[in-house]
Amino acid sequence: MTTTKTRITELLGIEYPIIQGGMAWIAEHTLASAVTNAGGLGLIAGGSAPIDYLREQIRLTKAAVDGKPFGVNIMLMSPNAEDLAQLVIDEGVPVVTTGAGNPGKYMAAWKEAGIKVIPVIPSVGLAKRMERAGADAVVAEGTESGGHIGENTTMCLVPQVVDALEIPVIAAGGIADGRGIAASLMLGAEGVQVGTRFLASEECQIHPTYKELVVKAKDTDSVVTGRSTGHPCRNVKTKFSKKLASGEMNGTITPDEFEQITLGSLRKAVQDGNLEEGSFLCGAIAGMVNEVKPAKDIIEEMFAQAEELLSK
Ligand code: TUI
Repeated sequence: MTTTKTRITELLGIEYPIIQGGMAWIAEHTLASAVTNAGGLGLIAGGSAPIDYLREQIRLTKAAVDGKPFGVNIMLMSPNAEDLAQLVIDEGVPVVTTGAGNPGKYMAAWKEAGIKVIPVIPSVGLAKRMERAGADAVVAEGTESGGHIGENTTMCLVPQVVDALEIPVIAAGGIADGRGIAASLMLGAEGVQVGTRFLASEECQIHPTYKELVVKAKDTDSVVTGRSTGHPCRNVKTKFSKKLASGEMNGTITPDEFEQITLGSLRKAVQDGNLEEGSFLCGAIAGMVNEVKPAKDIIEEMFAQAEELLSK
C-alpha cells in the first residue's frame, strides 16, 4: 500500500487520489477518459453546453474507460444545470462535482441514484453546508485556481475545511507537481484536483495557441478579471485580459459592459485561440507548466515525486 491511498481512492475506486478540474468548454471525453484510464478521475465539463452534446460526451467517455469511474462537473450558474442534473441520473454517471453555487436542491435525487457528490467550495461555511446536505467529499478550491474563484488561498482554506469536516477533502488551486500533492496531504487533504497541468496534456483538445500561452506563461502571467461583476475569473495575462482588469479597476468598463465584452469569450479562447477577444482561463501555477505530455505521464510523474517526498 502506498502513502497516497486515501479515503478518496477508496470512495471513488481509483488508483491515484487525483481528479481533473471540470474546466468549462475544455474538459471533454478525450481528456476525461485519458485521466480515468491513467488511474485518476476524469471529468466532463457541463459548462453551458447543450444537453444532447453532453449526453454524447458521457457515452463516449463510458465507452472508452471500460467500467472505470468518471464524473461530470455541473456549473450551477449555467442555464443547463437543471437538465444536466437529471441527465447524470439518467445516464448513470458515477460521480458529480459542482461549481459556482450551492447544489443543495439536487443532492437528494443524486444520492438516491447512487451518485457520489463532490461540491467544489471556496469557504468553510459552504463546506459545512455541503457535508450536512450529504456530500461524499468536497473540493476546497483556493484562489490560485483558474476560472471562477473565491478569495481564500489553498494554503489557508484547505486545513480550515479539513478541521471543520468529517468527510474527506480534496485540495485544489496551485497544484501541478508532486510537491503540490505532498503539501496538500500535509494540510490534511486526501486528494487533489488539478486543472491547469492538464491544459498542457496531449489529450486536451484546446486550440494550440491556448496550450502555447500556458506553456510559455511565467509566474506573474495570470490575472483576475470580473471582480466588478462579482464573478472573478483567473486568466492568462493577454492584452485583452489586462485591458479588462484595468478598465474594471478605473471604471472605464462598467459591470454591464464587462458582461457584454466577455460574452462567448471562453469559446473564442478554447476553439479559436482568439487572442483579441478570448478568455484563456488558467491557474496561477501556469508558470510551472512547461511541457505538453500525455495525461498518463503527468499523473505518474506527479505521484512518483509525491511518493518520494512523502517517504523521506
Ligand atoms: O466553478 C468553478 N470554476 C469555473 S466555472 C467557470 S465558467 C464561468 N462562466 C462565466 C462566469 C463565471 C464562470 C469557469 N471556472 N470553480 C468552482 C467554484 N465554485 N469556485 C467558486 C465556487 C463557488 C462560489 C460560490 C461555489 C459555491 C458558491 O456558493 C455561493 C452560494 O450559493 O452560497
